[in-house]
Amino acid sequence: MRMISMVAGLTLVLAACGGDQKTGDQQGTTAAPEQPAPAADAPAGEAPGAGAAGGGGKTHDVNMVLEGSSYKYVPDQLTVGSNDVIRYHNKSGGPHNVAFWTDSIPKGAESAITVPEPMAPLSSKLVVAPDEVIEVKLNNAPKGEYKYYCTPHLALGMKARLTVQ
Ligand SMILES: [Cu+2]
Repeated sequence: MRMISMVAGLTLVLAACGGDQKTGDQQGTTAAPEQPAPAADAPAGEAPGAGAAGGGGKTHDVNMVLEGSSYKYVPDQLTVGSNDVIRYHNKSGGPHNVAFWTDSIPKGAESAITVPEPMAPLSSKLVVAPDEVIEVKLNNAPKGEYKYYCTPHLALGMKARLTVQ
């Protein structure tokens, strides 16, 4: 009688194992479709990291506009980091450019600012086409105030300021 009980018991255990395996497979099959969902979220999470890796700093946008009869940078005061990029967009009233007063910036800052196709030291090219961009790059720029102006519109008061922190 004991032997029969043990055999019966083993059969039950084996049957139980088989059942568990099937359940395990089903769980595996059920879990699989869930995996693509987190994976689909991953690219969105990677985007900020990729941006940071690209420049090492943030990117800021400033518009160059003609509002009524006044030419201006919007915003005309901006706080940025030492390795940030500022993109100046030609929105209206061009041609515009970005020119830093060389005596208005901190000591040693001149070599830390890159302006595209300079016409003079720290004075960028002019942009004429709609939405054309002037990309000013800072590379380990010292903290302080950086005053700049638009060469064609300086007499009309088109000037602004960056604060590097
Ligand atoms: Cu201008």
